[in-house]
Amino acid sequence: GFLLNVISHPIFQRGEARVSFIENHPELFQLRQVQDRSTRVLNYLGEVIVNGNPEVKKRDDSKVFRTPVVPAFDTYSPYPSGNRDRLKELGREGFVQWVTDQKRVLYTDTTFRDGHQSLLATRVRTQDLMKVAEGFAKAHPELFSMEVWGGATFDVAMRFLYESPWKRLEAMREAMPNMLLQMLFRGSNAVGYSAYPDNLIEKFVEKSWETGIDVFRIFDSLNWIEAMKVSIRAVRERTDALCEAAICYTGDLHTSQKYTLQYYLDLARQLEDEGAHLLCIKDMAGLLKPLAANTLVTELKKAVAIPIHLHTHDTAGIQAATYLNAINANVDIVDCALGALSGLTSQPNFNSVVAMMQGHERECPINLPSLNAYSNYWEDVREYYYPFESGMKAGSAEVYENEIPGGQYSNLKPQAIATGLGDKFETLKKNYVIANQLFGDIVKVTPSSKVVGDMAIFMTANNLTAQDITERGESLAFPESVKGFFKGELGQPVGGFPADVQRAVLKGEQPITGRPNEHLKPIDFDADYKAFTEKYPHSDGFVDYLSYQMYPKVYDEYYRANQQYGDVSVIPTPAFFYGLKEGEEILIQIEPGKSILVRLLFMSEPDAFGMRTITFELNGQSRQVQVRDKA
Ligand code: 3PY
Ligand code: ZN
Repeated sequence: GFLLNVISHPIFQRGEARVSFIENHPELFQLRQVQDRSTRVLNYLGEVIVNGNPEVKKRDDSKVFRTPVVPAFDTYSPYPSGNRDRLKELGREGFVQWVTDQKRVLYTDTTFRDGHQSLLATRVRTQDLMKVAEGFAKAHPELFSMEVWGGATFDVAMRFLYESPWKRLEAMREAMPNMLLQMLFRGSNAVGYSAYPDNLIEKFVEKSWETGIDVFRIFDSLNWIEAMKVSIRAVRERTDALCEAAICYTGDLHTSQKYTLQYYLDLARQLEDEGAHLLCIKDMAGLLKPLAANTLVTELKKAVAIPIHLHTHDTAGIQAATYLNAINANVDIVDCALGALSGLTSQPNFNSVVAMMQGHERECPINLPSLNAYSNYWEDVREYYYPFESGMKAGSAEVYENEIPGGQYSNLKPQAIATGLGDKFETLKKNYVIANQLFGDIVKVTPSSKVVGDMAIFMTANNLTAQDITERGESLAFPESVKGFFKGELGQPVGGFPADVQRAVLKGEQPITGRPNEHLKPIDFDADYKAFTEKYPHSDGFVDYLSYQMYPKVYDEYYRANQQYGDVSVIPTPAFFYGLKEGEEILIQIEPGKSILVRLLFMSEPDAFGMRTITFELNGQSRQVQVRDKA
């Protein structure tokens, strides 16, 4: 193609081409880029058609997808003013004062982040989110915020979807300029699973804000405030964003000896003193029962002056009652997910909560028919992701025993299956409880919840009891994450580590007691970024460097997939996961204003070398790609 462009160019044909000809005519490269992109897309599709998407373990070929209907919106109408406009107008202090003074309950929509993280293992692709982003922002400007980033979305985007999380955020920023965009930030673990140098945390906060984040929800997986200070300060001092600090709720405050009302009130006051603009009650496993919510919110309202934002998961099925009690106790903001991505391990149903509040003195009127239309869109889109469903069919009061966070639950089952423990899921859940007790009853949320999960898998796989751990733990080789936890790499748990288990796990190694980040050398950004650009010359620059810092191996694979297949985020979701059937045709917008029409004509049998030839029709012309059949 490229050569053809060159020899058919008039200058070349007139015999006037010099060495600099190609350099001076970048349009030749643009043409080549478009052709390159189509070829790479065909290579990707060919790979999925022959070998399947590695993420899809069981493909159901009888599935027929409905076409999701995007609720109508007017691209040319201006955006109605939303809370982002209000924040810009009033400034942070003024905005917080507004939240406090106005009486309506406010909503955060978590559909774009925690909703799909908790129901579909975070697999929802940028494309399916972006189709409704603009329309939703225009139809629902009264929302407090949209949670769109952070948590597991960052890792999963690169690892499994070969997408750039930064490009996703950039696109959302552009499509929802009136809305506050919120992210979940794991304090000293940023969007990863371990501690990072302080100056990396600061840079990450800064770049996230520059790219589009307005509200940072910051938590520590052990509720250890020491570990949250750097990020709280970074948000306050390096950005104009709102800093929402979270207390993670665990156990039952009416019965727990360790996690009592007083414990939460003390934490909340400390976070307010640190400069948080908002306080979050982060009930990551959905353990905050309605009566406890009444007590907690009532008392927190007396203890702190900043607005309170309640987050929960509907795992047990009764969290709408928790919200009603919290709202009656004057909670300021609650988190909900759109109907079709709500309930079970996700957030309570936004649509139904809006209906619940009709006629209430704190009602915030929301256009319910419109919310329902968006929910219908998600109901159809959700079908695309059927391999990632957790299999949970109804709410379960078992969560009060096992305390498994909603975001972890949808991952634990595939993890169990991957480690050959698919039929021992009940035992695994029981061991999760035992592991937590062995660890001294800790706060469980990423990454501490992952350590408890790893320990439970280890115990299940090796048929170990609690007694085995305490009595012959010295002779056992524990998972790396468990060793790291007892070394203090995630920080210090409430009440310290149980000495006997710590001794058995560490086998003489000395734990650290300070902040793990203190032991990490600050990054020399100039030198290190230069080395990165040399290793990855086609990266998206500094933001990609930050991705690489968080997840070096994942980034490396993402980068290589990108080099091989180009930007796969443009491929429609059914084709991305399941390839094409013979005769099936799809339209792919490979860049703004440039689409290709791809039809699968046929696939040959493998030749003597195991290679199959896939014949496509691309914009009406026949194109072939060769793919090795790995079967
Ligand atoms: C995450 O850190 O990913 C969470 O959702 C914690 O609840
Ligand atoms: Zn959550």
